[in-house]
Amino acid sequence: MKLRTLMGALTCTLAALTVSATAQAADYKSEYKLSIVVGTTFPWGQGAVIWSDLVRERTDGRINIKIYPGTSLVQGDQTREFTAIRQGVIDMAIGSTINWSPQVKKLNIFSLPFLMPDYAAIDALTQGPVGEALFETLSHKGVVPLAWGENGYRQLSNSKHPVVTPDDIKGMKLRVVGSPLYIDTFTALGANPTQMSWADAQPALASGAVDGQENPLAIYAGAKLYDVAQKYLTLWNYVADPLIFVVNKDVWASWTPEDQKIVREAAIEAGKQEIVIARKGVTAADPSLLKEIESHGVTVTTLTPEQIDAFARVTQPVFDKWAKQIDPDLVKQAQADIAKR
Ligand code: X2X
Repeated sequence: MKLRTLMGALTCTLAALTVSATAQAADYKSEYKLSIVVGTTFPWGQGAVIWSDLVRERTDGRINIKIYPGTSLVQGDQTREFTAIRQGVIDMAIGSTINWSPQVKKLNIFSLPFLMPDYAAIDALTQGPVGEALFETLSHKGVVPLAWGENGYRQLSNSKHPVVTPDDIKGMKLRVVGSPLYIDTFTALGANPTQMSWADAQPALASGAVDGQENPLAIYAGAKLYDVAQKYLTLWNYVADPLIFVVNKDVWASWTPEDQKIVREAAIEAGKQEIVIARKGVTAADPSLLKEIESHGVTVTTLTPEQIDAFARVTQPVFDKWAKQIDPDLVKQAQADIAKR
């Protein structure tokens, strides 16, 4: 009799467990949509592949991520990506700070001209108090920020002639991304900047509707911009755009703490690996990507610190204007962290 009662209780407990496990599985979507701007052959896309593979393996397929390149969930309009994540049209993303700057003003900090002279400076920001403050800001905006990655230093290319001094850029029609800070920077330099999505930029370069653009070398080479007349490249490290791994807040809340931990740790691992991939081949120690670019008949001009200063002087008023809008204290913190890097 006692045994039967015990068995009965056990059966009930098991039934309850089964019900709650089913309810939990029912809350999980069959697929989570992960948005990125470029394809999976680019370092940025590789980060997405690494993250989604790690998550699928470690959750035994409970969290199944599908990658949507080309910001296709917002019809290629990358400056609407952040809003779509908040609204739940996109479940998760690895996004450039530039593309999310229209909605999260403080992310413009990485676009302040000539703030970060080298990789150590980028790391001082993303891995220090500035990075923490930005994650805090993001966490109040409907997303859960998990990790940093990197698109890279944005170098200038054009179809006309080498750019060595600010004068060389005057009157050039340049495609820029959709943060108004870029319009200000290139207007100060006397260029003629025009805002365009990445999807529209490539045909505009091919047709000659614009003379030039700025992007990390991995994007320049991966998209074969030397084949669309971009034969002059200036290395000036004027800004770099980090990437941020995020999940929509409601999607995050629908996962068990165990799965949240898996997704977070996988994002951190993927971010670290992605940064290594993004920095490959573009340093003095390993110039392999630069050599490959040169082999396509591209004239690469590496500016000296003095030549860079000439550009920095012209864009200083833009820096000052935007530092005020971003958060003067955060910019001061960034400058202090860079100084002691
Ligand atoms: O559109 C660009 O230039 C790109 C691909 O670098 C970004 O998404 C910021």
